[in-house]
Amino acid sequence: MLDKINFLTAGESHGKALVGILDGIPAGLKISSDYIQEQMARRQLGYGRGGRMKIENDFVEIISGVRNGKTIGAPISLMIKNNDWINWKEQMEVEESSKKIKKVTLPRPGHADLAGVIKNDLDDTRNVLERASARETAMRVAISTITRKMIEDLDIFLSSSVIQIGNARVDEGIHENLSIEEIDNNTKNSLVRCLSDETAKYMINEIDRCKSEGDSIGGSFEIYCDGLPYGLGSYGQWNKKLQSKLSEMIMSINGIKSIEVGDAYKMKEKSGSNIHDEISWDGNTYKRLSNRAGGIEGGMSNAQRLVLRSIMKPLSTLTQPLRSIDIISKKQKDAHKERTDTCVVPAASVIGENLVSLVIADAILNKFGGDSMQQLHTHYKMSAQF
Ligand code: EPS
Repeated sequence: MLDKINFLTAGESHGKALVGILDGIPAGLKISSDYIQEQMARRQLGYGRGGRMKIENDFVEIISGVRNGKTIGAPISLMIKNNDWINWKEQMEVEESSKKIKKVTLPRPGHADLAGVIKNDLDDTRNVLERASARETAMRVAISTITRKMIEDLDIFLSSSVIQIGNARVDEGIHENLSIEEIDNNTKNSLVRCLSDETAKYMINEIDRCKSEGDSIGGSFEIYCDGLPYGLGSYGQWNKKLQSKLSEMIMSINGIKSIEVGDAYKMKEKSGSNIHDEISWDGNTYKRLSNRAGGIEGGMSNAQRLVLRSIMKPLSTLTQPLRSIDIISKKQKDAHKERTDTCVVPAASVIGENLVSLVIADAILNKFGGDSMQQLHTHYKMSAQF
């Protein structure tokens, strides 16, 4: 749960459009269509995508809350039309229709299909999969471009990189000596958003292999955020901790199965003296001799780089499907298959990175406050410590 910012999305994958509402953004934030589209385009890229992204342009129309290039302190509403809807009009008809629509009755293992139809008393998994689809993340990225711009105006910058696809994995700590700008530039030039060209080749091989076998493949990515001040989040209450809010946000991305803060997985085997980040003083400010905590201590940002790591499962739509049961006849058959992507880990890294900006923006508004960007800047200048 965010404290100061609210947002909601709606829309089916092959419905008419995705819509979103974002509330709680200060007035006076400069935002342009070009800026939003740049982030939208990043989400659409990545080796391993299927045919859908060639159809969609993910153009975000701002319906309200922005005037003459600036937010006005009102709810911001956005819309992304689904270009593919034209091919699905009959299937997705809103009004009751006399046309016979083919039901999807073979739930895919790993997908929301089975639990969704049982939960809602449905006899067509299309009623579940349309909303469970990761298409919804297009609107969440659109919404979070606005919070991303808000924190960038405070010199807080985000990036991400793919660290593993299948068995292809980069060396640990690959980002450590790179600035956010360098990470951004290097990943921009990689088909899989990987910081190592060598590993990227193996990643692409892994994707090609799975595609040729009618299979899918997952992986892992890291999100980085520089420029955070001390004290975002809180040690005072369970639901105010920064990692609680970040975990909720990241784990809500379709297909994401884990979140790790800093070197969390190593913490199970290392002793305290080998894992905590020693503190020094450079005459002006505190410095850390390492950043294994990944930028969070005691539920708060500690002015170091935020490092989050996530695992994404392989997509559950397979062109060589696994076994399933027909929900009507109860006969064993192959699971439903339709157009899908082979790998979306690069897209997930972009989604994750942008969604983190919602949590950071919310924590900033919580700590520093301001109904306008001018007020926020004044408060931030006066009390943010690095
Ligand atoms: C998705 C299936 C594919 C993906 C889609 C998510 O869509 P389609 O069935 O239309 O080819 O491309 O992702 C997006 C549309 C998107 O914008 O990311 C699924 O089943 O979740």
